[in-house]
Amino acid sequence: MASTDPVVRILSHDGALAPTPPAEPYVDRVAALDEQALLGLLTDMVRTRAVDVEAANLQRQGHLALWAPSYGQEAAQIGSGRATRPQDAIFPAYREHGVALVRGVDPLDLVRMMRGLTHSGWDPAEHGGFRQYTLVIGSQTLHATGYAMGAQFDKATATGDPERDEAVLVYFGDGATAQGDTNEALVFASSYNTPQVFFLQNNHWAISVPVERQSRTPLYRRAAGFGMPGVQVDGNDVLAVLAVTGALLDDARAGRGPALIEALTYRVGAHTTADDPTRYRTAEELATWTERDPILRLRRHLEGRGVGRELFEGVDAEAADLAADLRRRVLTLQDPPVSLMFAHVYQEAHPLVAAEQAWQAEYEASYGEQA
Ligand SMILES: Cc1ncc(C[n+]2csc(CCOP(=O)(O)OP(=O)(O)O)c2C)c(N)n1
Ligand SMILES: [Mg+2]
Repeated sequence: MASTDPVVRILSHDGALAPTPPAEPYVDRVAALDEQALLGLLTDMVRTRAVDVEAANLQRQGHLALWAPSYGQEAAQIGSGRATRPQDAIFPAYREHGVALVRGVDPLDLVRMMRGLTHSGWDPAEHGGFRQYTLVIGSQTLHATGYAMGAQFDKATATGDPERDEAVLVYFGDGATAQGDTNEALVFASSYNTPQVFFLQNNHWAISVPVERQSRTPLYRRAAGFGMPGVQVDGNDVLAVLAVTGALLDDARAGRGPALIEALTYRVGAHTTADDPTRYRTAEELATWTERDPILRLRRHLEGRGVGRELFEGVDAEAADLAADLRRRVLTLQDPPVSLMFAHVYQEAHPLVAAEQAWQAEYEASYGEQA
């Protein structure tokens, strides 16, 4: 886990403002943030955690099929999500609950999908360009690169107007770097100089496979082989993530091409609620990373700036309300009619789907006749 690589870090583990030398080009981007803005970032992270913990509890109580916890990755997600502009398109994997929340996705929509009630969850056009989750590892990197190429063809980027120019941000994990799709996406992005940032959350595990098995070299260094900048950032430092992602998204918007960010973080929870991480990792490793909790780090920083306890209590109370509201609403969810599964197979009516739907309706009705 120890690394000699030049990580961009602005807040030290104890919350002190202590930029590492590689942070120098980025630190100005966050130097002017006032307490209000920092509390905003803290609020986003605390809300994300509250929703995440509540959703995992709901799964344990049988209210949803599966949940992939984001616990521990809040700084990586909030820092990068808050670095985007409204016109940007965001392609998540399946754990980016923090990014979803900052782009206006209702947590109930995340849960509804994981309960199996919807096929995809939300309309990206109505949720700040935040696209659907994908469980197919790495596939979203290709979708993102294709979309970024489209933005170039549409002349929606690199016009010189940062208020209008689009960039694309795509999330993937350390395990996804071993997937063909991800490598193809990086090749195409580089070849076509797409307006795109590849945001790799290295949470150190791909289910039970450690990152050391995925790569013999630190992952950010792979960017050089594709011909793009690669930056390794402390993914538990929300200020460093915000600054680096903002800078590289600006480069992408201005036509300076794609880049790769490796955010070093840790998946504190299970891979999903179907996984038991005690089978493959040690309590010591977990303890090391819980010490580096991203929320605690920003909170310590704010305490150092004299922010009082009552403000933190307010943040915690608001997040607890959000989680309680989620629980209340989940308990009222109804199953959709079975007929809905035939509704979105094709855009237009299809005779085979119509026949299957008719069969299903007849089958269901046969129960009624017996009763
Ligand atoms: C194409 C494909 N292969 C395998 C899987 C099974 N699978 C689900 S999650 C996962 C590990 C992904 O690890 P990583 O990319 O590090 O993301 P993380 O879950 O740590 O966020 C695998 C192999 C899958 N969903 N899709
Ligand atoms: Mg991983």
